[in-house]
Amino acid sequence: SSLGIIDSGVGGLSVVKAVREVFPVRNVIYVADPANFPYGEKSKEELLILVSPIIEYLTRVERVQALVIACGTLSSVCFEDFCKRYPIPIFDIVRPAVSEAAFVTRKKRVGVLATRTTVRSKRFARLFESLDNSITVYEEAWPDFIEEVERGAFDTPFWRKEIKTRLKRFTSLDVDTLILGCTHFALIETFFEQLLGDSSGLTLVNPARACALELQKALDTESIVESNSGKSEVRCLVRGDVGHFENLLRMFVSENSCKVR
Ligand code: DGN
Repeated sequence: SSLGIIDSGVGGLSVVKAVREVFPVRNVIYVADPANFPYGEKSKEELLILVSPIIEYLTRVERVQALVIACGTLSSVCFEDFCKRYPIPIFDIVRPAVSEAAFVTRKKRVGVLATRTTVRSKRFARLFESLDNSITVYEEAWPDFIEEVERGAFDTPFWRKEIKTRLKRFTSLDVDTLILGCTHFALIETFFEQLLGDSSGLTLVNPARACALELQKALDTESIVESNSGKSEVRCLVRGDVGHFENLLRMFVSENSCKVR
């Protein structure tokens, strides 16, 4: 029994890491699609065409027991379609992040960093409204910075300064809780933490961790994915530049328990 996890590129590795921190999962199959990066600039129709064959492969050939949509964009625009089409448990990263942020915010002002397609979809805003309509949501799309993360080139003096400036926009709006609503940002949570420091007044919500905790609950109640106490294996299937992906794996997931194919 294995768990399928998908994203356009490296971002979804944040979910792989979080899942393995939260519970020992036996087998993970991670599918990245850098050939079609960025998903965040594509329409729902384009994404359904690109991603359906991947999910069909995971469900029919690999027979995964459950699937995690480890991409804010796909979670925002395709999640419901996927749930209708595929008869396995499917998890997204948006709902758990919204629940956590709604619980954490004191000022009832939440920020979301995401892609253009995610922001346009208004899925975050709609979910907040249905949970607690006294919460105000400020969403920003940072496609330029997501691209730098996918290139592995995000930690530069230019970007440190630029991101600090961008984050100040949220604090000046009196936002107290910020969702890293694209998994490429969740993957570099510590970079954001460093830039914010201790006195920023902003609490970060990592959707990868929120999603892993939800999975753990489902695992307890429905035994969706068998866990074991031994070492887990992650198999990465990459559509696109495999060599670059391997470099990124070394950069973001330090241990070498991941095999790329
Ligand atoms: N990592 C994806 C997301 O969370 O939206 C997509 C990033 C992208 O492809 N631009």
